[in-house]
Amino acid sequence: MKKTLTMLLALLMAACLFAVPASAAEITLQLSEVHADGYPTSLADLEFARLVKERTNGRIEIEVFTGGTLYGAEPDAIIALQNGSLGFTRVSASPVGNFVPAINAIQMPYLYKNKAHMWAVLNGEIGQGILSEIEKAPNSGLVGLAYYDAGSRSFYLTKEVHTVADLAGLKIRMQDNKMMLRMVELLGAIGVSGIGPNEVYSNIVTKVIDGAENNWPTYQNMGDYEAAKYYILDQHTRVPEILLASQAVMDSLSAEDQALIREIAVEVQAYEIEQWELKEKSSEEIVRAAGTTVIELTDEARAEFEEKMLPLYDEFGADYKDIIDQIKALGADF
Ligand code: BDP
Repeated sequence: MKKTLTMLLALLMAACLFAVPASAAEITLQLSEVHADGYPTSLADLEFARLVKERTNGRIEIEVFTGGTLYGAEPDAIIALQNGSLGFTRVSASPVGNFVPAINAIQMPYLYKNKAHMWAVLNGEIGQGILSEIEKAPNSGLVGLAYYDAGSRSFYLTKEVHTVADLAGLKIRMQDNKMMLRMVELLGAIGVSGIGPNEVYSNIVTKVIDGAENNWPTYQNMGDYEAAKYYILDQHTRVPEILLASQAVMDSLSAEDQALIREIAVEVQAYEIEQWELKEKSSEEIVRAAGTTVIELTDEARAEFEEKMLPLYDEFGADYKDIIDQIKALGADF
């Protein structure tokens, strides 16, 4: 009797499993991320998806694709947003600058005194104004939802570098942004674009490039520190991450859902920053313990890096001069 009951129960459960569709979501959207699972932005993407699902009672499901499995090159993910074939992508602000030039105003070299200065700008009137420029820019097809942290970027090379002169002729992978490419040109090096962040390591190993530039977590997480063993702490930029949505996909949602998505993306910022701080510390520890040569620049050498990059302010920042001046002025409080 007991056996029959157990069998009946098992049959009932199996029937239930078949009756309920795998996903009860009415709307399923995709999110593309270049970083691996566990990286701060990947964790933030998952948190974003979790909260959207929870607060729509499962109506909207966001599938997160990490590791660049959907789009390995951030510009491709941005184009997919524009044509509405992708819902969301978490990218660096850098490639967004090619689509919406106003974004360059918040990622000029040596713009911020420190992290607190950057956050005051990004979460204040200036940063929020620039974020909304993403959707206002003619035919951008993009919506900027929120900024996340990505620390500061420094060069890493297969060769010891202490001064600008040491960079002469080196081939350095840069993000897909004209201003960033011009930056290395001004330093006397050769900028190489069109290489996704997941391809930097192999391009160093095969000597296509002599190095790249990035923050501690990407340098460590992508394994690049094992190929380019000199990390030059010049900290030339603070380029935030941005969670972008497709304008076409947002337009297909109700006003309430759009508002909810915007709200959740902003809410997740604090979580990402928390995860970022942990990862930044642990990545630096891993890199240093691995015997990487971390080169601190002398004040004089650092000043030269800054001076060489100055023309970028005229070449890429002229239209945003007022904003950039305001950002610099705010630095006095930090
Ligand atoms: C990392 C960003 C990632 C960029 C990558 C890059 O998190 O979004 O794609 O840099 O250099 O810091 O391309």
